[in-house]
Amino acid sequence: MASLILHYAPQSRSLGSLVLLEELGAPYDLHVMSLNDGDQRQPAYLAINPMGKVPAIVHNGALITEQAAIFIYLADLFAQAALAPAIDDPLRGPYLRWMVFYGSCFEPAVVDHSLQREPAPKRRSPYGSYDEVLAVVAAQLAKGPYLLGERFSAADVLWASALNWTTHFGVVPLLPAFKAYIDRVTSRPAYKQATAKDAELLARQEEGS
Ligand SMILES: N[C@@H](CCC(=O)N[C@@H](CS)C(=O)NCC(=O)O)C(=O)O
Repeated sequence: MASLILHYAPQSRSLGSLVLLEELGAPYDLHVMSLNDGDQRQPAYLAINPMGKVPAIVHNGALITEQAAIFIYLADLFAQAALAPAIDDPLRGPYLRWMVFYGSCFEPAVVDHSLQREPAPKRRSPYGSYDEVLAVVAAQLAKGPYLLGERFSAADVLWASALNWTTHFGVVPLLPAFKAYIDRVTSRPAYKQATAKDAELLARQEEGS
């Protein structure tokens, strides 16, 4: 058994972490759950991740949750894949910026918007406004081809996965800059392998239910 376990559920945010592990060529074990069956709320999983959420990884006994943390951690751990700018690389700061922007601005903005919550005044909102968040991301991607310009990084795996599902569900508009970016990243072999594995795991769960 590998010392790295990805706690996973098909058709969830955990797909991005699976894509990243494939991109990194990392050895891992999958613990597969069904969100529909509520596996994530069972005591056995809550003992691992008390939030009952996926993705989560356990590496050498340490729990890491939150996609941005998982991505930063894994890309540094498997540094030979060169998906994380090193600490002394001028792109390290922008790389961390986009990783953390995802969790602290994009996710809450999209969730608030999709639930039609009354927007907070800009000055009191941690992300300003939904429109501003999308505009900032679209402007960065329009420069392309990746978030860090010519350099493909783990941040692109996170963002392309997120833009893929959020545009698919219509909670984010499929702007031309988003579409070109999603196509670019999802056409990579790792993305295809991970989505094929996700579909296979889902089919297995559906057969068994
Ligand atoms: N803040 C978390 C969000 C993870 C999340 O919301 N995961 C969803 C799957 S898409 C989940 O586990 N939902 C199951 C539940 O809450 O019961 C992250 O960035 O990793």
